[in-house]
Amino acid sequence: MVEPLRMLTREQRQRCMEEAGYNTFLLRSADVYIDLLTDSGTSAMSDRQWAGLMLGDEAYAGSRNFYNLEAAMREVYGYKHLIPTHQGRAAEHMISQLLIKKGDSVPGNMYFTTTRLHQELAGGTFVDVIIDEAHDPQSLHPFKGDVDLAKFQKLIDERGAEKIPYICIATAVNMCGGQPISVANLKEVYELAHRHGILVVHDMTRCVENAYMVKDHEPGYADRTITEIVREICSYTDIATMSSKKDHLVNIGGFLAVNDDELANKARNMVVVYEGLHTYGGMSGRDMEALAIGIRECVEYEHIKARVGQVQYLGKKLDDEGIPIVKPVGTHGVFLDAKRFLPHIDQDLFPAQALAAELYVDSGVRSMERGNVSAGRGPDGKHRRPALELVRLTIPRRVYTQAHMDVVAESVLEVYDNREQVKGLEFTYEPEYLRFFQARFKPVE
Ligand code: P70
Repeated sequence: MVEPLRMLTREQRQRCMEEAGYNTFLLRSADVYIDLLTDSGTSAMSDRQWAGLMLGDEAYAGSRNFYNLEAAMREVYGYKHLIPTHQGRAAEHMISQLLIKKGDSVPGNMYFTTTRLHQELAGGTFVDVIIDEAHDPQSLHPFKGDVDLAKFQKLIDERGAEKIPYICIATAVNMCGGQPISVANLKEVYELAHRHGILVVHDMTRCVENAYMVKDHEPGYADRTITEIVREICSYTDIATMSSKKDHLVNIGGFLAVNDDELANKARNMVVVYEGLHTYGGMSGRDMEALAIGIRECVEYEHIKARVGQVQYLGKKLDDEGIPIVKPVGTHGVFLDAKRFLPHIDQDLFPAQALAAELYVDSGVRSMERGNVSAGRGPDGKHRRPALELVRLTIPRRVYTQAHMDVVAESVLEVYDNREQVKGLEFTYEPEYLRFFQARFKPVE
C-alpha cells in the first residue's frame, strides 16, 4: 500500500501538539510524518496475506479460516487449544478472570500496562521478579528479560504457592526495551513453578523476535530454526496470550492458547460472553485467514533478521552519536532514556512525555511515552516513578526504509542539541484506567 504523506510546518505541528494535550496518542495520523507510535497493527501485510483476505469464509460458526488458523498456531507454537479474540488484552482479560482469585499475587518479568490492569481487576497484585539489570538502561546483559529465580522463590516462600495461580512470562519484554528472555532461564522458571503447582502464562506477543535473539546470542541455538526455538520456548509454558497485531503481521487479531482441556472449555465458554463464538472470537473469517498466513511468514528467517536488523540499525546510529538509549538495543524499537536526555526535568513532570511531544514538534515523528505516565499510580496514590523513563521509537514491520530511520535519527539529534529548552508537563486530565492513552497535559512554566 502506498499512502501520500503530508509535511506540516513546525508552527502547524506545534498547534497540533497543543490540541492533542501533549499526548501523541491524541494526534490525528494525517498530521504525522513518520509514525513510530507502535508496531501494533501497523505492519504491512504481504501479497499472500492480501490474497488470503479474499478467501474469507464468513459463516457464523465453523469457518474454514478458523481451522486454518488453529493448524498454523499448532504448527508454530504447539499449544493444543486455540480460543480466538479480537486482540491481546481480551485474552488477558479471560485468563485473569479464570485463574486469579482476590488476594492472589501474580509474578511476572516486568509489568505490562494492560496485563497488570487485568490482573488487578481480577483481584490480584502484580509482583515484579525480573532481574535487576532490566531496570538499568545501561546494563549490557544480553537477556534482560530473564527472571531472578531468587525473587520468584522468595515470593513463593512469603505468600505460599496457593496464593500464586501463575507466573506471567513475556518474551521480548516490552517495557524494558524489547529485551529477550533466555531459553535456559525460562526452563528454570518452568521447573520451579511446576514444583510448586504454579502455572506459566506466556505473553507471546513478540515471541518470534525473542527467538531471533536466542538464535543470535544464546549458546547452543545458532543452528536451530526460528520455529524450533519458538516451539521450545512454548514447551516451557502452559498457556499463552497473544496480540497478533505484532509478530503476526496483521492489523487486528489475537488469541488465547491453552494445553489443558478443562481450562480450554472454560475459556471457550467465556469467549462467547465477551468476544463472539469460539470459532471467530471477534475476528472476521478473512482476518483469521490473513492471520494464519502471517503466523507462517513471521518465522521465516530472512524476514525476522531484516526486521530486527532495522531496529538495530537505528539503535546503532543513535548510540554512535552519543544519544542516551536503552542498551542492548531490543527487537521492536529503540528506547530513548529520558532521564539522561532531559536531566533537568523531575520525573513527576514527565520527561519522557515531554520528549515525545518535542520530537513530534521538531519533525513530525510520532513516538510513545513508556515511563511515569504509563506506570500510573501505586496503591498509595502517588505516581510510581519507575526506574525506566523512556520514549519508544517503535518500528512497524515491512513499512519503512533505512532512509526513514536516518530522518528519525536526524530529528532525535536535533532535539538533543536543544534539550535544555524542553519543559516538563502537568496533567490537565487524568483518566482512571491506562491513563497514558487519553491523558492531557500542559507545559509547566
Ligand atoms: C504496544 C501495543 C500491546 C501488548 C503488548 C504486550 C507485551 C499485551 C499487549 C496487549 C499496544 C499498546 C497497549 C498498551 C499500551 C500501549 C500500547 N502492545 N502484551 O504498542 O495487546 O494491544 O492487542 O490488546 O505489547 O506495545 P493488544
